[in-house]
Amino acid sequence: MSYEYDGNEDMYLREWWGIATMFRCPHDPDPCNSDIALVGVPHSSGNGLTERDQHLGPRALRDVAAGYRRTHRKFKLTPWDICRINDLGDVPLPHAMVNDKTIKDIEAYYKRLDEAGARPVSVGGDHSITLPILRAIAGTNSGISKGPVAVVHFDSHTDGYRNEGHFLGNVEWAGAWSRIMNEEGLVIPKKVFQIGIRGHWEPFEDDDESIRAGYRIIEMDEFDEIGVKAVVEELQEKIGDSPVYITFDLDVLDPSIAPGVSNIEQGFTGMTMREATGVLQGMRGMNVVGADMVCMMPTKDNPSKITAMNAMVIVFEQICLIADYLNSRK
Ligand SMILES: [Mn+2]
Repeated sequence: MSYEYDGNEDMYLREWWGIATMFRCPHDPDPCNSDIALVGVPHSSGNGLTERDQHLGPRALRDVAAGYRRTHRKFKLTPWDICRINDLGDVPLPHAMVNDKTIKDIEAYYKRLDEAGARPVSVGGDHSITLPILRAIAGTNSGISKGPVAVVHFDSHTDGYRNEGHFLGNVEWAGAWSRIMNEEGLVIPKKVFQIGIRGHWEPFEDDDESIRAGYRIIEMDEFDEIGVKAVVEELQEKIGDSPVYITFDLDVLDPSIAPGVSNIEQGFTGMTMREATGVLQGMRGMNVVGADMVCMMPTKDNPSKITAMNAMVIVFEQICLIADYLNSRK
């Protein structure tokens, strides 16, 4: 019996053979070979608030996503066929337990992607990874965005703490990135949307920086009231042709469908997958310059891996948005 590849790619990619990569994409660490670069960021020490096994997220995603190499039903496209999409592997993190050093390592890694023109779709890791990614691909020095970007931020939390100097030793930690990105001119504040905010969080001043910056906060209560359609219309109208970055904290989802997250927001119903994918699909046509999915805690997932599977679907939607945009520009 021969195990040699027989040229039947369709059958080959459907089977559970070989090393698990994201969506069975080839592993190729050279960003010059990718239009869309899939990257794992196994970083946990940026969030000192609760459990910290978020560095296991990329492996959990690769595990389930190896069997989900799909065609997008609504967009009628197969992203792998119309763009060069590779799994670049993980960002090397030699200072993994020293958050503020790691943030610099992550930025340096993504700068290479920006120079190569590869749009990153990243799997965290905790939410501190979004700031160094934006430093690399957004702002006036960036090659992909060439200026500040719009941001669509799904989360239960606004992540804008003005901690006094540091939080448990970290300055650029998972709860401060949304404030710092504005202080550094990486974003267009009027085009920053924080969607799904909920819970009895404290201190309540967490939202103050977002309000001061002029971000549009759509709390879960308002989201329930106005619905996906109105949210999408507002995003399309206000973001327009601006380059836009998507960051998706899994804790925006209801705990019943995403129990494996680091800062679980219990007691308030969160987003359904229909709502989350509805907003993402409503962003079709936008110039999405990059995206991430963060805060997965595989050690708290249930035996059917429902959190990892829903995370995988979110990442698939992000990939398809970028692939569709790039394809429309060909
Ligand atoms: Mn959160």
